[in-house]
Amino acid sequence: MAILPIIEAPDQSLRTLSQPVEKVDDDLRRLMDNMLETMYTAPGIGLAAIQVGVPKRVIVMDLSHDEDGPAPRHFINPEILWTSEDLANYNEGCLSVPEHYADVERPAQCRVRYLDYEGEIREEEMDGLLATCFQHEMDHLNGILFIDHLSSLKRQIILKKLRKAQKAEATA
Ligand code: GNR
Ligand code: NI
Repeated sequence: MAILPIIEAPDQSLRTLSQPVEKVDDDLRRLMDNMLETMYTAPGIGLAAIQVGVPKRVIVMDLSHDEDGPAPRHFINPEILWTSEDLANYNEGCLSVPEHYADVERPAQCRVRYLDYEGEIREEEMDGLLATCFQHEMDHLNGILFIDHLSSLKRQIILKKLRKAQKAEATA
């Protein structure tokens, strides 16, 4: 397995529209294994392939608590079939927007369809953090970041701080 570099905003590659996977094969499973290792190391609770520079519609996630052991989840070619009218607020972060957090309002529940690690089609109803994280990751596949849900002013402030931090890093 391998830890992959995570792309950070404002890198424009994060704006890519990721493309559907044609075949769930060992190469794709290797990518998902590496994404999970990268996510666990970061650490984060979800990761979209585009965050490691791969423009495929692939998401990995693990929302387990440490005590229960790992519970890796894989979502290939995910679709949102339905979202609830009731909304939920969550203080979101993103590995591609390091050290910035903001409340984002999204549908509280959703029904989704995807292919799993074996390439089997699955449908599932989600709520709570799972629904929030899934929608955050779905956004990545469409080139959208959580900061796009904030006011333009808040977004610009965060992007400016990210650029400044990256400049400091480059000269350190
Ligand atoms: O690690 C992450 N935490 C998180 C918290 C609230 C809502 C969404 C997330 S996803 C994020 C990892 C990430 O950037 N995934 O794309
Ligand atoms: Ni993210």
